[in-house]
Amino acid sequence: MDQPLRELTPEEIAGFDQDGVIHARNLFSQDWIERMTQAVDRVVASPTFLGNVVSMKEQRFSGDLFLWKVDDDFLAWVYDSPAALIAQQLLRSEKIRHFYDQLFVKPANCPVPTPWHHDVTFWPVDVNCRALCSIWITFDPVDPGNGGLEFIKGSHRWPGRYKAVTPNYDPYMLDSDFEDLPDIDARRDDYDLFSPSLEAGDCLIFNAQVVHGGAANKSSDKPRRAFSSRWAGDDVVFEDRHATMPLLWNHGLKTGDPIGGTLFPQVLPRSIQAEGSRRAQGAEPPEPAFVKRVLEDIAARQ
Ligand SMILES: O=C(O)CCC(=O)C(=O)O
Repeated sequence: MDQPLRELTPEEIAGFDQDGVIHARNLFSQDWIERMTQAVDRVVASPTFLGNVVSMKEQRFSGDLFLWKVDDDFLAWVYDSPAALIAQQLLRSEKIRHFYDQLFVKPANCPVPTPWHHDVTFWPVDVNCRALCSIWITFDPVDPGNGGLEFIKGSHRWPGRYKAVTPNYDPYMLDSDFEDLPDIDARRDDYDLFSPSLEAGDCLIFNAQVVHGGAANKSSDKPRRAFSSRWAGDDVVFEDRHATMPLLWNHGLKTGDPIGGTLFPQVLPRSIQAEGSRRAQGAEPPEPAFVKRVLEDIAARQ
């Protein structure tokens, strides 16, 4: 596994705890940035099944999930890049598991905003688990005009848990028992908002409860390609709730189990052979029966 170009500073770690989000530069080498830029472009050109479900082709928004199961560069990001070490330092957890990866690509003139949300209610985990972080890395310079992300500092300490909202306002996700987020844009002055401009290769690293969203890409010539890798530390527990992201691979977990197994493999302090052996043999497409169920769900909603 490659080391990060530098360790996170004590100030960055304190900022993550205090604000729920940090902007971190110079963690990944130029080789990793170039390799993953090409990987992102390749996936956008050839999305997976889930990518086709979540993307909005007419509006030029590309999303995708669980790329590491089928794409070898995303697999390498899990096991060989410094990302797991960064998560380990930030979460102060000896064991680190890869939760999943998620692509968010907004080319120039992409009118799709990312609605305000926090991630944890989108996920099949206990919504109060703390040891989860996302490393969102951009492959283009970002500013508020081309789809920059915006965070509410300190919102990870709010007691509420809110409905998951995806860029395509998937009605399945909205059908949850959680409350709606307050109307943040109606009272922007009430919040401590954080929306840094970024260089290609910069990261925003944030926890699962912090409230965030992103603008549409209103520029005519500046793409915004990014993906999040999500990492789990010690206290993360599976919870089988409706209206969470579909899991298309057998995982064998039931409510109350610690996150783990072949879908959420341990990476640090070392990988576990039994968890990684199937994927090591080659791309692992989703289970046909689960794909069929997603297609039936979509048909039922139309
Ligand atoms: O890139 C975006 O537009 C949204 C990213 C996001 O919400 C996330 O990674 O949780």
